[in-house]
Amino acid sequence: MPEKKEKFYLTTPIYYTNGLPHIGHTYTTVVADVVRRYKRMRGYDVVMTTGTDEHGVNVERAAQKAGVPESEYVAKMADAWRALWDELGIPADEFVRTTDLKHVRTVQWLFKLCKENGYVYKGHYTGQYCIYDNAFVNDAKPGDNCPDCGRPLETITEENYFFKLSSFQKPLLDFYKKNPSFIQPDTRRNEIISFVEGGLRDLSITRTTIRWGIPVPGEEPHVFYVWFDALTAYLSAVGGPEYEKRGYWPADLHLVGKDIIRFHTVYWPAFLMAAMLPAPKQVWAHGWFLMDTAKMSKSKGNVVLPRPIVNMLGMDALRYFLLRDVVFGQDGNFSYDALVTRYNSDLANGLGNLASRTAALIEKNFAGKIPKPDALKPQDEVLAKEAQAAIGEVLENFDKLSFARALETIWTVIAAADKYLTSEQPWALGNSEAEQSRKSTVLWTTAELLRIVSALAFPVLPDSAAKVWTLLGQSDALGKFELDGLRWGQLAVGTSLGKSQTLFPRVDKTEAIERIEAMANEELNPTPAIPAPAASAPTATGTSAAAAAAPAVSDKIGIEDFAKVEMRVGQIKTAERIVGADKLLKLTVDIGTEIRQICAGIAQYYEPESLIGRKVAVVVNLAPRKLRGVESNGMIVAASVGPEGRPVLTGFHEEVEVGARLK
Ligand code: ME8
Repeated sequence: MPEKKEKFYLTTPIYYTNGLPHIGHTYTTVVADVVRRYKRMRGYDVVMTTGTDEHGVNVERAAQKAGVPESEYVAKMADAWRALWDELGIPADEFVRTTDLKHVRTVQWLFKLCKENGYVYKGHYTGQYCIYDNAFVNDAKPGDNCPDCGRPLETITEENYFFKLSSFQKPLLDFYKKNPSFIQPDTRRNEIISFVEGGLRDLSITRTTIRWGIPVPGEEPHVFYVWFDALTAYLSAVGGPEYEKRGYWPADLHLVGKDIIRFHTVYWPAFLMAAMLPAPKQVWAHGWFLMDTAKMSKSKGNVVLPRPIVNMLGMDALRYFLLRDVVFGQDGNFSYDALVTRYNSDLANGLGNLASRTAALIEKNFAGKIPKPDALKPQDEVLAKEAQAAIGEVLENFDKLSFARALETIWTVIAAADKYLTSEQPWALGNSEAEQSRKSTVLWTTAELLRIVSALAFPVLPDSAAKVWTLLGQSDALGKFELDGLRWGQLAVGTSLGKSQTLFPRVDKTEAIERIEAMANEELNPTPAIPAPAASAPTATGTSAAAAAAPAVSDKIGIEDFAKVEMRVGQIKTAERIVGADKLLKLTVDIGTEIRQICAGIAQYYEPESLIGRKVAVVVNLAPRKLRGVESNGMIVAASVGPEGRPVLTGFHEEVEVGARLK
């Protein structure tokens, strides 16, 4: 009988459905996937949960705006989130939606337990309420205006159920003391302890002014409010009331961003204690990815999307960058420049180059079979020792979620192997017996090092590490390889190399960034499908030539869709090149009501001076975005001509007023 595997349960937050995933959400889900793969390689039976948080006023409003029922709106959004995680190769084992029946039942059950144990009571909640938007505005003071519609708020009192959070100050502080690794990293732990020491107020956990929520049984119109509903999803995903049957609760690890640490380390264990259920073992709060030093948000126009990066560089490159560039737990600035630089240096020139060089030399000198090592020289032994030592170090760092350190160790070994090859020069050795034997030793050593490196890197680089593994002729699935058994010296002599594949083709930095940005712009502001002959279709050129391809002219659209695009006559006031972006021009354009800064992908076809004073068509109601770090607030319309999509600016043969609308 095989030994029963120990279970390991980890989660990401349950993401809100009023938007789509950006790089911040992708970060948490990637980390969860890395931990999942790593734990599986350490012999655990792992379940990873992610999902969607689908209730509340924001969803009510978004659905209303879209003109569909809430249930339809959230079903579409949940599908989109799930589909993206699948596409990126980071699907959940359990995808939980807070509208799932199993979740509804779990929330109601948890509430019943808390109530039976005397931790829930009916009271009144007084807050500032917007009667136009039908919503309480948290943190507003009497006399404030609604942050959404700007109209005056009213002080309203409604009946709510309250959770006796105040009873849990001591139990929580005792719990933190007994479980010192419950909150990670330590800085966050200290913050939470001082917060709880400062005293806890009871928490309103139901609402009667919100419609779109889980009903409190027998107490309609009460519905559960935000966190009591959302946090419970972790338990619903693995059995809810029957959690003991599945055996994954308590969770081993909740991965969250620092924005929601308090809910996870104060409210959540308190709810569970009140219901006499086991609390999770650890909550790990990572930092934020910032863009231009601000937290990403769609309204600021500074979100980074995962798909364009993956299309350009591959998912492994994104995973590597997210985990290598920022110390887990700290904030980090996202930059395409740093992403592509790392890709070229660490992946293309580092791992990719070492693997292809080694394979080519074995192919050429040993007919593609792993050669037999002979007498060892000190430098061979030094490298072997370094690789062997890396195994322990990397595992230790993965255990601590110190991903950047783990990767740094792996890449130090790769650099050492590179240096070793360069100084041993196996390609310069001849065919005498002594030289052949030296060649065998050097190439076996390098290949063995690559085998170790690919096993260690697999949790972060699942596609490419598996390719190196196959290249080295290893037939078993790398994801199932047990890291505990990894030792230097296991590479079998005579193994035939697998098919060679390009791992990370080098890219031109400027070109790559422009293409990523163009794809991101297209995803954020899809080119409207304007019916027109394909070859001369007007195309928005606020992007590079890659995005300036003719738009898809598939379905016909109604006039109301066309009317959404606001185009006006603009006059170019200034034009200049952008350093480091050879396709872009930075323009200032008078659109009648204001002067706008707009970037246009026309630098290869128009001299800046030739544009001054020219009147062009401008799409003026696009959300602002950044191109190569420069704000662009609108798009210049141009035809896209020929196979390379040469932009040709629109013009007017009669006098037109600046600001006139194009219809
Ligand atoms: O808070 N950098 O959902 P949410 C790093 N529904 N991580 C980021 C990030 C950034 N810039 N932006 C978002 C909610 N994240 C609730 C959670 S859980 C029971 C309910 C990640 O859609 C990070 O993990 O706002 C953060 O905590 C989470 O997305 C917030 O997702």
